[in-house]
Amino acid sequence: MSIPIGPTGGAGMSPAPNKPTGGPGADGRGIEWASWVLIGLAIAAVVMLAVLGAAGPGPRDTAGTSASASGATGPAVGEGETLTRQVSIEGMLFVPNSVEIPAGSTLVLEITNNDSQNHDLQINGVNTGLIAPGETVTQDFGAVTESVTGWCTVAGHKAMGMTFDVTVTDGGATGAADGPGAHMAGSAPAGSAPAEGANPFVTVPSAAQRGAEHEGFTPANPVLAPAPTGTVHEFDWDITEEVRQVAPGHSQVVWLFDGQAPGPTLRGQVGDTFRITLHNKGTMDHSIDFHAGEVNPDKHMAQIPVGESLTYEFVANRYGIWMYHCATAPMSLHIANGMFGGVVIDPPAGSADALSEVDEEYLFVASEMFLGPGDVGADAQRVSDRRYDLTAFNFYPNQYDLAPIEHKVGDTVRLWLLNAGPDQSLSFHVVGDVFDTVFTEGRYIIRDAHERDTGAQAVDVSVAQGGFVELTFNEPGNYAFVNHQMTDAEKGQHGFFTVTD
Ligand SMILES: [Cu+2]
Repeated sequence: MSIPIGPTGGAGMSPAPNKPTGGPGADGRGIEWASWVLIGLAIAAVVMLAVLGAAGPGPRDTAGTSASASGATGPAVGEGETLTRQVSIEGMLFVPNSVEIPAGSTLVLEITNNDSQNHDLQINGVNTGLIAPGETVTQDFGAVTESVTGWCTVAGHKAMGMTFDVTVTDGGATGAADGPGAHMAGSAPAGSAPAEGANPFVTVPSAAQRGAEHEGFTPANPVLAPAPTGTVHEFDWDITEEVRQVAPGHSQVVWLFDGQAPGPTLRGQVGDTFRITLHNKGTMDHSIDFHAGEVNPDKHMAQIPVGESLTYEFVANRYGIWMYHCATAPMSLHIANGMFGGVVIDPPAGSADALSEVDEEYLFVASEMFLGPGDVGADAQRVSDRRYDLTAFNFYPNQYDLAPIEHKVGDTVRLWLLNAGPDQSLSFHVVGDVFDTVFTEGRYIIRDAHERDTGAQAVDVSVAQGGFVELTFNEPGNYAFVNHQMTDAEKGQHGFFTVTD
């Protein structure tokens, strides 16, 4: 089948994942039944609250005698005085993550960062500045007159739950009751359906716009070059945050290894040493995780603070195609912003698994595209909610529709595949052709399958997996290559081989 790119292509722009239909409550009787249960529960809850209110002590009465699990407590202060509390950062969480304060009092927090990466806390526009791992900062946030929620401003951390609630009381003692801050930080997105609605930041380009010539577009070269000679491969990569066009008419900040998304493709032989020195020239922590490396994560995947460098060295013991990516939380956001790439290690020449002769090799790295404000890039909350706008091979939607890959009848090609995600699967298919050889994740699934009168139509590449397919073009024509998860093909994972006599 083919997927026309154009005004009638029917490319669905609705970003919301499918919702289950049917099931309990989907029919009229189910809804009625559920309504009565809800009303019953509500009445029971009101009765219970009334009983508790009459019999038990109110929150005020417990001040100073019991501490909630979530609220910062300590000596009470009055209006106009200074309330000082200790807070620690444990992973992606402020502990505690709330405080109660009499209206008009001054809030001072002594914040200790027990996490392995930098964080800050901003309340009412007052920011602590970055707090390094192990560091304690005392910050005066000024007088607080209204309840307010603060957060860590490091990219993506708010979406992961790094918020801090300041609840104003009407004076008197600081209560220890569970306030608004008692919610489980970081739990909000889990289990909740993504909200409906269009991207609030960007008008997502239509299929027609993506398929038409547009300014500022340069296709990424998909050709995979042979491995360089030598057994030690050394690289110096800057990590930068730069504005790039990521879709027709839309440029935004992307986060890059060596100025590229995907990052540079490394290639070598089994036993080769790779030594990559990264210089963080961005505005936040970054890091790297090479799946081809079998090394101590604590050392090699350490956070690289702004302005600092880290050398990651590994010996490639195993062949195949391996993902690398930034390993700074939230990884979904760092990957969504472009921090991923591939390492290709060839099967040993002369071995049973040695690569066959082909006319050309290509690499397609699949990923989702999250369009966001130009000066921000992907929006952390939309990434967390999996509300991607578009999809791409090599980080630009539909680029090989605009720049088809040309071949002659009879050519055999090897297509290396890597799925960077952050979340969606790839079912790779070439329209009008059949794979004669498929290798994924450490083994040939089929090889020279025409000899057995069979072949493969699609290869599944889950997130962080990779492999290659081989096929021959037998007739002239336009052969589309797609993610056969159709709506993802319609969002941009689509390109063409143009084959001529
Ligand atoms: Cu990063």
